[in-house]
Amino acid sequence: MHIIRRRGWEIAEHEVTPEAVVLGRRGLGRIGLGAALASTAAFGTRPAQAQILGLFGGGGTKPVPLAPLTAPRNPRYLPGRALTAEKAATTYNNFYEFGETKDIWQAAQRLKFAPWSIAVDGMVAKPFTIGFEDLVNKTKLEERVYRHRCVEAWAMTVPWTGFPLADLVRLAAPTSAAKYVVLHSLADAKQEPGLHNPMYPWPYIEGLTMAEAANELPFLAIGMYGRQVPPQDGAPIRLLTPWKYGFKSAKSIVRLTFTDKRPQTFWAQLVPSEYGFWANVNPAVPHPRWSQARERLLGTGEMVPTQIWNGYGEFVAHLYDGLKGHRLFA
Ligand SMILES: Nc1nc2c(c(=O)[nH]1)N[C@H]1C(S)=C(S)[C@@H](COP(=O)(O)O)O[C@H]1N2
Ligand SMILES: [Mo]
Repeated sequence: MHIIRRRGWEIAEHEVTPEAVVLGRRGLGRIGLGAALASTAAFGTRPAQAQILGLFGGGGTKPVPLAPLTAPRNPRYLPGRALTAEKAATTYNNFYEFGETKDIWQAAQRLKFAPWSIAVDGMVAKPFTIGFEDLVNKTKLEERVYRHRCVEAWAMTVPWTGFPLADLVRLAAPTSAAKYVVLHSLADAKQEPGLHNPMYPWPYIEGLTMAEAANELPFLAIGMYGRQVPPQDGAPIRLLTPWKYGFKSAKSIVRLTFTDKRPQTFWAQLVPSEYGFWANVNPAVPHPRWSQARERLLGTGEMVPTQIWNGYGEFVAHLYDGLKGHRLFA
């Protein structure tokens, strides 16, 4: 449990309930042992970038050793806030595939994230599957420091290493009929105990419009704090959409599907009245059960005002010019 120091003006942790609370709490069943130990295939002949990437694959029960992974920081995206302490950011997670609480980081160590590949299908010139390292080697890695705002009113500021989602979209070559890109997270009940809970509409999927996906902000992260993304944060590759509530940022992505139909995303399917497709951050639009005016910073517990578009309006607000009247902020 994450314990916070409370001051009079802070909202209490119990006033903000986890995304799943309306479902009631259920046992997830015992976590089975016996996952294979880290895959240690020989990685002899790859270029330097990929060698760094393949070293550790997870799949065990001990904390996964994380290979260093650094890239030049892009100065275009300055957070205007101190970085969240790494320990705070990596031990307080939402990853329902591993359980409904915030302290799933140990359970997530069984995620086997190498080898890994991503399937690209739907409305594309030619469907294909690409290995994680081949994909990364087609991109130019950079570091971006992004603010992340969970719909539950906690926030963090993290240096991520990765590349724009737009690069992968270009590689996918969607047809002009495509209107949305759908991102699918790994759904493997052998590794992910949460999948035994049939109340959830597995797999975890999220989606963006093609205009959103082509924007410069959506970022596919493979590193965090100068190392591989750890399992609990969505190894080996996860999305970040920093102007949207955190649930849009799908973890451990295995598939991209291009479609002309708006996807029924995981949380929107579960609790449509609370979590919609757009989910853009707006302090003036409360969640049905709590205010979104302020947010609690992981690590320090400090409460700070929430910003419209989470402070990224200059990059994305124009995307919504023609969508007045839509439920853009929930
Ligand atoms: N596959 C998957 N992706 C997910 C989630 C999840 O439960 N499963 N939780 C989302 C939510 S609600 C948030 S706030 C962020 C949390 O990311 P973090 O644990 O790295 O802070 O991941 C998002 N991506
Ligand atoms: Mo979240």
